Amino acid sequence: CGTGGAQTTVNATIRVTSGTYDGGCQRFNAGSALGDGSQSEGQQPVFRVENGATLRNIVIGNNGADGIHTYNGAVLDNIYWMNVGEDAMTIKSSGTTTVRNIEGYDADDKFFQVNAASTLNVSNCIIHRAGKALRQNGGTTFRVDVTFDRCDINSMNEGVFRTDSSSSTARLTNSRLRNAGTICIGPWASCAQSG
Ligand code: DGU
Ligand code: CA
Ligand code: CA
Ligand code: CA
Repeated sequence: CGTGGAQTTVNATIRVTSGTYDGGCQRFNAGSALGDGSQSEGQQPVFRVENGATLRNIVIGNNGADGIHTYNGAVLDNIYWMNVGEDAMTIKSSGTTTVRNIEGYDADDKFFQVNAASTLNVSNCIIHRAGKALRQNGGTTFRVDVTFDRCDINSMNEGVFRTDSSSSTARLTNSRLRNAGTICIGPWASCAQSG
């Protein structure tokens, strides 16, 4: 998707509960009802994807609000964040979330936020400018298993993966890092880059 597609303002979170929601590369801008894309917590997501449903071909425009939330697993394919809001994507409940073919810019703090025991598999990702690419919710000790494959991560203020849990794992393969800070922050059970 380029950024030149038709634009639409989202004033209530779009909920994807089954099957596939294909945005056709439209640009979805959060309306002020969802938040302002700042670092204030409590903003609403533009999309909420549940129960293994698929969200694809989406551009999230200049107000990213709280991005995309997933519940009980989801698939996100071909998503472009022009300007990440409070964060880009949050895992809100357990399951496997698969993210592929994504690009995003300007997360002031976190890009991926993980708030439940879960598996996150990311491939073909490009992340430009963030505090960190991924944060397991501060102070939580449940297990999260993360893989990033074929990613290009540049300009992180702090680093790539951060957890407070000694049962979580992260693996980065076949990827390029530039000015990405510390790869593994916190007491990961395992965390490594290879390939
Ligand atoms: O600790 O849970 O930043 O999901 C306070 C909150 C905070 C979350 C998180 C998120 O960590 O709101 O955006
Ligand atoms: Ca937050
Ligand atoms: Ca931003
Ligand atoms: Ca958030």
